[in-house]
Amino acid sequence: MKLFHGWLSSASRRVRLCLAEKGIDYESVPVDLAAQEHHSPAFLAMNPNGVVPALVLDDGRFLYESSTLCEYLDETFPTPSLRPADAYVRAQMRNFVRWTDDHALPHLLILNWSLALQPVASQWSDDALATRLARIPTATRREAWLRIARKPYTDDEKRHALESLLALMPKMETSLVNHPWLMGDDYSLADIAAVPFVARIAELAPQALTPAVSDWWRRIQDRPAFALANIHSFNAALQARSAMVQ
Ligand SMILES: N[C@@H](CCC(=O)N[C@@H](CS)C(=O)NCC(=O)O)C(=O)O
Repeated sequence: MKLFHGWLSSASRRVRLCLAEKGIDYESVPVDLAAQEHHSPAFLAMNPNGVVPALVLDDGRFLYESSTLCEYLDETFPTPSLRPADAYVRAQMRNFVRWTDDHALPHLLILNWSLALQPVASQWSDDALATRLARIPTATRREAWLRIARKPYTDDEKRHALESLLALMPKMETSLVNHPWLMGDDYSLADIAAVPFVARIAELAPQALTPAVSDWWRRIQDRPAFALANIHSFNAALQARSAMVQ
């Protein structure tokens, strides 16, 4: 299989973690988001939403949406299982993952893009920007790129985004005070879904990590899959990138 992904992308980090937990071999194809490689016709043929990640299966078919990819991988490579055996708990796992998709990712986007993409996008000429925006398949992401290029998110918007992201803490704390993992005694796709967000909160507002979440975060980093998935510090990666450019 081939995974098209971004090293710093939260959705891609999830899928790399899932592949690593299962010990699945795959070809890694990093996508340069700042160069908008994910809006090329070749990428859009794999994922019409124009976002990473996308997975190319061994038979050449494509799959996208990180939560769908993780469930697909868990069904086709059943060991170790990453979905609760009980149907009710499995449904709760899916609702948690959906919550992170709907309520955590849009806020993290504001914070991450302001750091990683704004310095590049703000340099584009009006003509270049118009051409680039025209390639973006969804209105929400077209608006986000326009914001980054021309109307940067304000400090108030960033503060609100961080506060909203932190709503993840009480949600996780409630589960983790009684169990080692979000869905109980077994590590699951819910834990995988939360990792990229907690990794960023640990960098942006480490004091906001609640006690049980801090313990969970240590357990996560101790798992061999964490190192294999290359979930490096976002800040360090950006500094390394700007050192290369200068
Ligand atoms: N719901 C999608 C979200 C994917 C997503 O938003 N990917 C981001 C990186 S985390 C991306 O490709 N951003 C670039 C863009 O929107 O142009 C998933 O879980 O796969």
